[in-house]
Amino acid sequence: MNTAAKLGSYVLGLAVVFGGALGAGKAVGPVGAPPAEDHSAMAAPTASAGHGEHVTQQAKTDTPGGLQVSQNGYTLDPLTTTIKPGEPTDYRFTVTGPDGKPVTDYQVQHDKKLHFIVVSRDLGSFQHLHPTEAGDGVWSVKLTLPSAGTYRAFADFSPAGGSALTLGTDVLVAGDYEPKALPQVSRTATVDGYTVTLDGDLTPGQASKLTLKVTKDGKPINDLQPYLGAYGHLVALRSKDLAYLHVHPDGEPGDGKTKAGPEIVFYAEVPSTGDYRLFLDFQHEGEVRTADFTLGTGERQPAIPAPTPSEHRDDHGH
Ligand SMILES: [Cu+2]
Repeated sequence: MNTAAKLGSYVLGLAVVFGGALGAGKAVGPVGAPPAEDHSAMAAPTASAGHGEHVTQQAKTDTPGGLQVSQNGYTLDPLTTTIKPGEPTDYRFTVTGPDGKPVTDYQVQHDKKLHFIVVSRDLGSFQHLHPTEAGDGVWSVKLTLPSAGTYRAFADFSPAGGSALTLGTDVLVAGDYEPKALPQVSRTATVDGYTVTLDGDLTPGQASKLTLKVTKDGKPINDLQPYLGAYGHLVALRSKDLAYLHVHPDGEPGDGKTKAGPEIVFYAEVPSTGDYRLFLDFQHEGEVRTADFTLGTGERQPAIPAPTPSEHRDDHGH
């Protein structure tokens, strides 16, 4: 699929999701047939100038992915309840459809039927996994969560005949838990000797161009390998509520114009002001690595000053 078609289906997917959410708000029931008002949600971005009603509908239904365990008639249903810190676990779940049965038929997106992202609630740890089908609509993935705490798991998929969805559920790991502060705003990440720099700004409500450049020992990497049908895969999560924003690369391997690095270009649209965590998966010399960033909206400087330790008062003491 070319980029235009991909973008087109992505936009369409969003529109259908919004349309579905609109329908779900009116009546609880099967969401098999698209609600009649689908067209208004789809038209809203361009028709907003003239028609106040459309603006209201758009605002009401513009919910980012990953915040709900059930959306548009589809529900993420974990079958595994206990996870111990540091212990590999066969984590299983189903996605039930509008008919109440586990979904078994999916569309492939980025080389996979389902993408499974697990992050700690404090956004310190990130995993991008690909569960396997264990039969009867059950998904199975070997999951190791490093330490005690609360995690958020996202299932990113597109059911056959439906639109793309990201459902989210919490995963709890028992034990003593020390939440960490959000990593400081930074446009440079290092992983396994690679340095990735980020250029571009996040502007709420607008497709924002982000350019990520991969170097190693000061030399640009020109031979990135395709991973999931692209030279990079970027997941953006909003701090505080972990709204999930799937970001798409500009161009793909083999399209005749996209280079295998050192720069990977993405378009991201964030829904609001705030801080976001960005996780870039890229593959080089046979290994996938993740570079992570914290980026605020609107800031133009490489970094905002970090609070000094003296500013951190213990307001909660008694
Ligand atoms: Cu994936």
